[in-house]
Amino acid sequence: MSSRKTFYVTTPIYYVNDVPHIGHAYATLACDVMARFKRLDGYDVHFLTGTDEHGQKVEKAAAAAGLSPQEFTDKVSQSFRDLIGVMNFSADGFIRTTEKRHYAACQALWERLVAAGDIYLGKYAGWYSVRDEAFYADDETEVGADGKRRAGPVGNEVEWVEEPSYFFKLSAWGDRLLDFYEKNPRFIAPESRRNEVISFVRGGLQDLSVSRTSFSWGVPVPGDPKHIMYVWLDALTNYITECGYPDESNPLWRFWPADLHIVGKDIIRFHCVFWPAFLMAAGVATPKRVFASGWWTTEGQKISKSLGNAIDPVAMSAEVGLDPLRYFLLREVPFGNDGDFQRRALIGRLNSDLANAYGNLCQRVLSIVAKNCEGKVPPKGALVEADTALLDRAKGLLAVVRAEIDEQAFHRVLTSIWEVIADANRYVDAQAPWALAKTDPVRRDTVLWVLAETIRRITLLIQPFMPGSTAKILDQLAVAPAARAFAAFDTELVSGTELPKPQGVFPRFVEPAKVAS
Ligand code: ME8
Repeated sequence: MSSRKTFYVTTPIYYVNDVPHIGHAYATLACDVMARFKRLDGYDVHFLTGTDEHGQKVEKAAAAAGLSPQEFTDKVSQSFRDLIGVMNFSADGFIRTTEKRHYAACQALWERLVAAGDIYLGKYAGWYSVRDEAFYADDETEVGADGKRRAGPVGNEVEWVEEPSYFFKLSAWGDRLLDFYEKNPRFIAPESRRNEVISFVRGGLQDLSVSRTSFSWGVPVPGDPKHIMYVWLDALTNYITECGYPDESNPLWRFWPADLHIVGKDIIRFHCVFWPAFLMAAGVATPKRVFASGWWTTEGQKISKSLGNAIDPVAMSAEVGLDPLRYFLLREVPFGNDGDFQRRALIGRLNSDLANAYGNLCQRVLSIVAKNCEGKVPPKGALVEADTALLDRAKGLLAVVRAEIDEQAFHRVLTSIWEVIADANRYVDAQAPWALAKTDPVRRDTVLWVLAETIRRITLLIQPFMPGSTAKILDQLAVAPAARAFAAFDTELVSGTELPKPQGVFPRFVEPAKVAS
């Protein structure tokens, strides 16, 4: 077994009531960048995603599609699995809550909660939102002008439910949760979400209904199979199922507790209140951090099935290129904030940040090297102040980016890197290596070496965001695969190394002309 530091990152597991859209790809993308960064930084990484297949919402969607829940979930789950390939996600595991191993983990956790005295049988009478798969207290609901009662983060409709139910004694966990948040200030991010959770818990917690009897698509409660487990107890357990729970001798158990659960802002209560309470009650270690991402709208509108405005990540990446799409999603909006997906902004960034700034820097430098330096890494002569200033900026980036990654500040990572790209472009203009060709070829070579070396460093750091494009650029600099990890960040390009013929990596995107109809 490895003695390296472990890093376990998870996505929300996606309901299979619908095919994936850009909002789903977003959380997984953020996890992918975390996983790739940590792997390059020498960690032993496990990156988990998957599908949440039980519950009333999925049962209803299956019925509407005229399929059995199992047939339906097999089909839709596959579309989430396919998205991994489309988006170049480096997931290590894919979990489905309909797997046997997951039933075993849920039932083992349930038994631990019963043994701890935290579960009792009663009767639920209250509001339930099928869309949110969540119970709401009376004062959390509101009757709208249309006479419909709604609740929750996005105001989904609720219905009255009365049925026998097992309860988890959540009311007894309030003080211990508040104490836990205080001792673990990094547990919930961003800060605004932390405040939201703390004030919810301070407001007093009610016992939580954790089983349902009015439908059957779920994990049976041990010893009382008329009941199936509440879908959120079942779903949250996925994170430990993957590690082998309850078998702590499973090699993957080394990854628990998770370092990071990335979730949407709508499901923070489940992850930051229910989940640590279940785990503490069962005597299992709690995850280290939950980061809540914001929501995307498209061109100012909520993404909705009825509006038919969901951006399909498959079609979008086929049109503009996968890496530009990955870059845009993490650069455009500070992670944690809501964002609006605008085509104009995407094309703007693609052309300015990628084609003009980064792509052009690589293309200019590599083509001058190919023409003037026999296609080899040029000789490095004596460095002047302008050279060391640029090299030092690039060298300093690793520490900056490491700290920003640990805060999931992806937009800041990219801004920091792109500032150095702008410096490098200014340096090219100021040093004008094409003019030096006639007057001072030795100096020209040094300038080109400094630039190639700067491109190597920034490209190493961009790898987690745009793995395909950066691999091509590193190939063009003849950086060996083993030298692409951050352990090699402080090495240097070796003068005289043969370079392959350069090729542009980020073409400009030109909107297709509209055909008059
Ligand atoms: O909540 N923009 O599943 P889900 C950004 N199964 N993120 C969005 C989004 C948008 N427009 N729409 C949805 C569930 N999401 C549960 C999770 S975890 C143990 C169980 C995000 O398929 C949403 O915020 O409804 C959530 O984090 C994720 O997609 C899955 O949503």
